[in-house]
Amino acid sequence: MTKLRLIPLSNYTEYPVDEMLKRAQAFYEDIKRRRSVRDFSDKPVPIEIIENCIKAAGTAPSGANLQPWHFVVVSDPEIKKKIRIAAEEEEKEFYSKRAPKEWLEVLEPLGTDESKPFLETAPYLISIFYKSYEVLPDGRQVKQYYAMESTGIATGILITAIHNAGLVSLTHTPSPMNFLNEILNRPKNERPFLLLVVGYPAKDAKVPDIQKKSLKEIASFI
Ligand code: IYR
Repeated sequence: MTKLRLIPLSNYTEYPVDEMLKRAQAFYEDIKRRRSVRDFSDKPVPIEIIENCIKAAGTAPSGANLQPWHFVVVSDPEIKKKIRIAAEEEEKEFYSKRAPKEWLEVLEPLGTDESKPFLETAPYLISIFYKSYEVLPDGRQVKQYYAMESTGIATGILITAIHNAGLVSLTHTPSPMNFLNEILNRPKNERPFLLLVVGYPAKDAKVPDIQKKSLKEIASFI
């Protein structure tokens, strides 16, 4: 076991309250421009941008700091094609058979269907896995805590970092997505969490005319 070692919190910056408010407002103004995009351009994106966004995601808090995530960045056209074929196969089943009527009803405003051309068009697919347990070099298995929650937080930071860099993304969750383990050769302690499609929007990209809930609807202050 590693023992407790404490160091000074040296990187914290305290801003004056008026500046804090300005920063909070400015961040909201910027992040509210983020949209999930389904019309991607094939314009290349330097890999260093993606690397930095993943480094940002890797700073996320996690259960016992175990960092139970793995990100596979796919840019190889052959692998993207395999993923598209497998995802569309699952989606065909979903839209024509598996999805209950109520689910299809709430999806209607998004205009989604089984066709997923963006899985080949976008320059990057980031396949995010969470680890249900870690396997040490000596083969011992270490239980992970709050792996899904932790990976969800890391994914939120990744999405924010991608937006901040000036790119767009789409959280895509073909279900089931076990095919990702096979195609990407990931061990069975890693479970697919979601597929993040990343790139520039197409020139004529359109997004659904949908709204976010107000502060009143999402929060209570007591
Ligand atoms: N996985 C399907 C269906 C779908 C489900 C949810 I929940 C969405 O927010 C969007 C789509 C698809 O990707 O089309």
